[in-house]
Amino acid sequence: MEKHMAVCPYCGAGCKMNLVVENGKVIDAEGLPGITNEGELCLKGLYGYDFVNDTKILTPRIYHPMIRRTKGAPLERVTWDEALDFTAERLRAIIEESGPEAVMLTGSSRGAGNEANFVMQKFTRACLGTNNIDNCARTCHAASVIGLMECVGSGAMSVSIPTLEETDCILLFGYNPAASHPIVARRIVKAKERGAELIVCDPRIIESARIADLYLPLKNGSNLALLNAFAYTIIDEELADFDFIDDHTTGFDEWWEVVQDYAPEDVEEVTGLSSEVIRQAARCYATAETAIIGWGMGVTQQAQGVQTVRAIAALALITGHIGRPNSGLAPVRGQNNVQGSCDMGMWPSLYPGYQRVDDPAARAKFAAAWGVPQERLSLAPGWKLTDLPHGVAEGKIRAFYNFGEDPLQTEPDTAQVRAALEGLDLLISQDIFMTQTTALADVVLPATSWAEHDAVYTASDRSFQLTTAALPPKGECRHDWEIFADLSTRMGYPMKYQNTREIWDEVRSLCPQFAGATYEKMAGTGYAQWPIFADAADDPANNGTPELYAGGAFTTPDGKGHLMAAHWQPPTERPDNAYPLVLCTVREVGHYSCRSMTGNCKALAALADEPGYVSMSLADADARGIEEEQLVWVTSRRGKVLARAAVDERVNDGAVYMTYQWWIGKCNELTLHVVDGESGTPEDKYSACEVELIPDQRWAEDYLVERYTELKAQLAAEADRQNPPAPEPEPVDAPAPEDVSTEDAASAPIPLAFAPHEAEVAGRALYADGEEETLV
Ligand SMILES: Nc1nc2c(c(=O)[nH]1)N[C@H]1C(S)=C(S)[C@@H](COP(=O)(O)OP(=O)(O)OC[C@H]3O[C@@H](n4cnc5c(=O)[nH]c(N)nc54)[C@H](O)[C@@H]3O)O[C@H]1N2
Ligand SMILES: Nc1nc2c(c(=O)[nH]1)N[C@H]1C(S)=C(S)[C@@H](COP(=O)(O)OP(=O)(O)OC[C@H]3O[C@@H](n4cnc5c(=O)[nH]c(N)nc54)[C@H](O)[C@@H]3O)O[C@H]1N2
Ligand code: SF4
Ligand SMILES: [Mo]
Repeated sequence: MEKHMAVCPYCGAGCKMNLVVENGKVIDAEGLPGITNEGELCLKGLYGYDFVNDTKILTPRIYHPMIRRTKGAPLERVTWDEALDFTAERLRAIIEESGPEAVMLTGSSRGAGNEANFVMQKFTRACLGTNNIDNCARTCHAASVIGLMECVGSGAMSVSIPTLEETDCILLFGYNPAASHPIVARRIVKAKERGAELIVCDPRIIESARIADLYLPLKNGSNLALLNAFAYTIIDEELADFDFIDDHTTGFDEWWEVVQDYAPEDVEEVTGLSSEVIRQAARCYATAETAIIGWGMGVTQQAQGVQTVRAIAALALITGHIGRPNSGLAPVRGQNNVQGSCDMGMWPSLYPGYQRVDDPAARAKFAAAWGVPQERLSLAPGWKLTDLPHGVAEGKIRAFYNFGEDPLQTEPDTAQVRAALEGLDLLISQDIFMTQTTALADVVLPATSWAEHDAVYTASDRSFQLTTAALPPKGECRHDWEIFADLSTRMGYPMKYQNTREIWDEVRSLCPQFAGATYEKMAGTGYAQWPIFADAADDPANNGTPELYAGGAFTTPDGKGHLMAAHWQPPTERPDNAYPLVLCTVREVGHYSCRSMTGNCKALAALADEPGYVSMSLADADARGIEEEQLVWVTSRRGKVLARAAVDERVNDGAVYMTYQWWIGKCNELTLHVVDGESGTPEDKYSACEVELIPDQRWAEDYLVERYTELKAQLAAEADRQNPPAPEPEPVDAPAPEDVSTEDAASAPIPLAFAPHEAEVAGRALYADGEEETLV
């Protein structure tokens, strides 16, 4: 039995653990005393390692490269040489015909780590010659990155995860830590036990609302009206820190010009809240000795995301709750390495270390370091991930290199995404599993997983930590960074690295803010929190910067905090007679993003399975004759999916909630592709839908099993493609496709692959009540 140190590959809480390995398999995970987790793990940390062992519960791992020689041909197993030569040749041809801007790439904010992302962006910029590189932060905290960079200078959390425990007041706004970051939630519970005040603003009664001092169930989509009313109250009741405003901010007069229209008494209707509770919450935040605002997707996945982030920053600026110990801003980053992808310049306008692509000095520096002429590095920002559908439709994007993301599951409006992916001349997918996106690819490149490589991850609070390999690569899998370096070499820009440390040292040499983060400092349970400059490298006591902007020194170009305000606007697609309910898409504690990993872990898969739940209020369920656990259709203008009803007293009337983890109950078939104009973040939190009971429940249960079994079998077959491809069997007496009705399909014998009902009941218990367990 061996133990190997790792950092959890799920959320951005950055929990450290040991992986216990026996006979070439990971058999257990044990919490280690890391800076954020202090030995604790949530259930995904404890039981989320199983996917490494290729359980094949949901979808198999991929072990050999494959290509599709022509569009529509089957995938074919090939050697690495053949796969990479094929990819290089196809990319070269597209660039020759249409220029480098016809190629788009996306980085991975999950297991791969900072080194792999750095090498991919170097390949994108120095070899291909474009800034068309992005990552899933686009669908996530892009609005925070953009809003905060303007208002205070950096898009990251200004405070640390441990600090949350020390503050006097926590304002949670559109953020559900008990499900999303249980180890962060634990800090909030501890703060509360110490006597901190907790204010929760969320349309549904989330776990944290149960222990809140003030709970504000605002109407879905009314964020900016409420935040402006908080700001109004703070000025109106003279609770602001006017010295801080004078000394450290600009823009007060223009800001007040907007905010003065938002007396709490005037937003009661829009927010659904009494003016008194709005005033109380504003007073509570403003008068606390120290205070932190934590926010998440309830803020950013809205068409006014950036403007809402600016309003949050303004609250901290007018009260001086920033740049002081235990006070600040906490946009808690979602994925285990999404802060890292942004740090590594997986962003169409930024080089690694937040150096701008349109800054000629930065360009000169990177060109010299990478040995390319300056003209090779484009000064023009590239495409955003959410530009993909229209970029393809307009013929501007022809090739897409998908590295460790699953857009067919996670981007809004699946039908539109599918059309885009199918419309490409070249789709490359580099993953560890056969996902839905990978199954569509022309080139499939199998990578090592989290437990099979070394890497640096950046936790949500800017802490770099090392994760180390517990196992050797499986099958023909190669490290992500090796694949990019090899491809780049074949395309005429040679890159050669021996190991991740060598790559990381290059990152440190190019990014002054990361220069002190040596592998030595991150050894064991060590960490390095950026900004951490070169002088920290040899000082063991210096772990970097736990809190940004000390003394009100903002990192904006003029060193000031910028007050910026905007008027509230209603969400884009509002409920009407045909689609009378708000569809809000969120998270559940046991499953994670596209679910390729948690869905392949025995303990987690047993907690909840397809088709996932649509949670609705008692009144909305009653009005539709729907009872707990029944199968329903959820429909929107984009599509129709199966889901199981969860009648939930915590859900507000008029809105329903689905999680985006489910393949059959895929909420992104329903969501709307409308994005915030500045950040490109989709409005995943608000669209219109209807829910209907399926009259024949037996049919629906059978249909579910059939669809799920079929999808799993299809992906398993794709992962197993060999060379030469097995000939497709001739259909024998099969009915023509148009003759197959859903009724026919439903009456066919159903393989007894899983028992949906039992699993769903267990999952439901976890979703509604089990969150408390994770707050240990
Ligand atoms: N178990 C698990 N954990 C995860 C993930 C996962 O898939 N599974 N994903 C990770 C990722 S990528 C991310 S980004 C984080 C996200 O973590 P969170 O930000 O917590 O994500 P959500 O649950 O999507 O949304 C947060 C809250 O916003 C509320 N909300 C909806 N509409 C509004 C509104 O109009 N106003 C306000 N104020 N609130 C609203 C919802 O009710 C919800 O409680 O979680 C990470 N952690
Ligand atoms: N409707 C709706 N949609 C949403 C959201 C929502 O709230 N509502 N949330 C959005 C948010 S915030 C986010 S961040 C996105 C997340 O969307 P994605 O980034 O698409 O989701 P993940 O599941 O994190 O995708 C990670 C992929 O990387 C693979 N992988 C894991 N480790 C490695 C590795 O080491 N190397 C390689 N090559 N591959 C690896 C996994 O198998 C998986 O396929 O989803 C978004 N989608
Ligand atoms: S809180 Fe996040 S990082 Fe920690 S164990 Fe759970 S999923 Fe992993
Ligand atoms: Mo995210």
